[in-house]
Amino acid sequence: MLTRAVTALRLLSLSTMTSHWDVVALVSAASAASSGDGGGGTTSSTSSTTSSSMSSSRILRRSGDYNLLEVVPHDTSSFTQGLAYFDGHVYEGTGMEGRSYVMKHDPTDNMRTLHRVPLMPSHLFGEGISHYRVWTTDERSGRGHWEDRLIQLTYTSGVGRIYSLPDMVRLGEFEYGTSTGEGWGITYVPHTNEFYVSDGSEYLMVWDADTLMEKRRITVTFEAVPGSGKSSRIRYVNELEFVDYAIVNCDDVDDTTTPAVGGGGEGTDDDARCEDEGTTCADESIPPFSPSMAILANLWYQDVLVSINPVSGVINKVYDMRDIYPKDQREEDGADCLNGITVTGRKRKSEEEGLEVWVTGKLWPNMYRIELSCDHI
Ligand SMILES: [Ca+2]
Repeated sequence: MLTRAVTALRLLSLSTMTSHWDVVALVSAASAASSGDGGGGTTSSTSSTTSSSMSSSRILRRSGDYNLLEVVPHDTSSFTQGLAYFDGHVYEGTGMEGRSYVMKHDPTDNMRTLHRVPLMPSHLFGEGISHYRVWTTDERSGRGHWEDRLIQLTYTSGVGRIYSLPDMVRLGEFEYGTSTGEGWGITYVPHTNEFYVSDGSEYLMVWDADTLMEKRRITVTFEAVPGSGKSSRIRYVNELEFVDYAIVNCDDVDDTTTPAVGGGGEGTDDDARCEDEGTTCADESIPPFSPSMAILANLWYQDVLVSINPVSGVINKVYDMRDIYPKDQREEDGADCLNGITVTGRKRKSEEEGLEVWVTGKLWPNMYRIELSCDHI
């Protein structure tokens, strides 16, 4: 049974325009202040245009913020808007009019494309995608089972598409609204059966996965100098990926600044944000999130991944990605910005364990398999 298409016009007023803060600059400053490191903290860079397929246990290069495990080709005509992972395959959603697709790639075969479905009609501009699951009851037998789906947003049209998985047959469409009217990134949070949606603003919209109606929204903020009490709103949050760091079993994962809260918590910064217009606050119906759960995101035109508290919106970790495909090399190649994250749910087992993540960018010649180890988290 297909989730019913829902029309939702939920344009809350945005009375306060906020400034755009460069997280890389802020992190560099904070890092330099605390450790003397200029913020990159990386070892020598590899050639980012050389594709190679390596064994899963080897580290190609160690970085201060991640380990590089594998480099595979990526179609340089793909204007990547989102990555998702399901049942051993990497799914990719691309943008631009007439060039928007959802694709299925095989990461065990140099990311060979197995299937490609155009976004129709062709004037639509594809945006983020996410895998999710719905519980479906067979009307005749009365038995229930899970069905896997892929959801796709569009840039300015306010419509989305739903596909079956793994065969990517289009099942339906839906309409939606956001704070800007645009759709950017989307990720599914099974813990609460919700989608988190970005729209280029500092807000993340939280949708009920069954109705696709907005339930609340959170404001993404960053405190460049921890403990300073000075937070900035962060705009241009783009591709999203729900992650539970608990998979890597880091002993000190609870030592992050992620508050263990559900529905906003008591006496936290969330209370202060409750008074901000456009921000929905304490909702006792939200199941408590584990401190290890987060929304990974990349920021438009910044070479970072950020880890966002799914309740408070606070960025509690920034991964510096400037060396994975350096900007000067990208400009030479005609490639665009970093955009595309998916967590596979697997962890590399070797001398250490790490959370496996695929990342790429718009028109990039490569995709990168990296890991976030306990040292990075
Ligand atoms: Ca993703």
